[in-house]
Amino acid sequence: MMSQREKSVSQKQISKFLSLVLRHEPQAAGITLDEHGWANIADLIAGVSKKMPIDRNILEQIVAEDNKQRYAFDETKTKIRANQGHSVQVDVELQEYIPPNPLYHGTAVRFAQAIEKQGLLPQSRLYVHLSKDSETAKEVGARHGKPCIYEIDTKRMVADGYVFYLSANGVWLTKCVPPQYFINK
Ligand code: HQG
Repeated sequence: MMSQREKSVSQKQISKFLSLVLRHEPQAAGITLDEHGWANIADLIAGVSKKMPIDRNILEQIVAEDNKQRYAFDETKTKIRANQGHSVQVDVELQEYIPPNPLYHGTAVRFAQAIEKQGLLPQSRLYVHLSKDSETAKEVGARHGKPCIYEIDTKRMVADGYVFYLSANGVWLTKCVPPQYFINK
């Protein structure tokens, strides 16, 4: 019998690999994504199971228990996709919304100089990721090093024509944030 801890560690590893496959490198599981980012579940399970223990039940459990609700099934439950975070060019049919003001972006102190000059750029992803609370932003920033948080004047961005999207799992996305929209910088 696997202990709860062993079970959750390996589920975490499978989940990380799913993120890689569904956001960045579908070829790592020998699959393709359609234009809306969907992967066929049978193909995904067949591909991933060459590297890790996965079946339909494990996949359903990972999707249900994911702490950030990273994945979604389609209505027929034959397809799965990541809700956001992609670097591959897919259209996950993001909903456009007027965002709360302000929004926050967490990053690492070592990126601050470049960010204050160039603004926030999506780098390898399709969008800049923003959150509505500074705590979440701090956690996101801490993934990269000593965290530093930017507060963004979304009201002025909207007035200037910038478009914002809210992913199915609650992440705010926009193409870029020029430095003039940082508050208190
Ligand atoms: C930084 C996680 C230099 C940017 C999180 C960030 C998030 C610049 C890094 C999601 C820059 C890119 C995304 C510039 C931006 N010069 N650095 N001009 N503009 N940067 O991982 O936002 O767990 O691609 O600040 O929760 O950290 O994967 O983006 O530090 O929602 O589901 O370049 O990933 O979700 O890093 O994280 P990332 P992110 P998951």
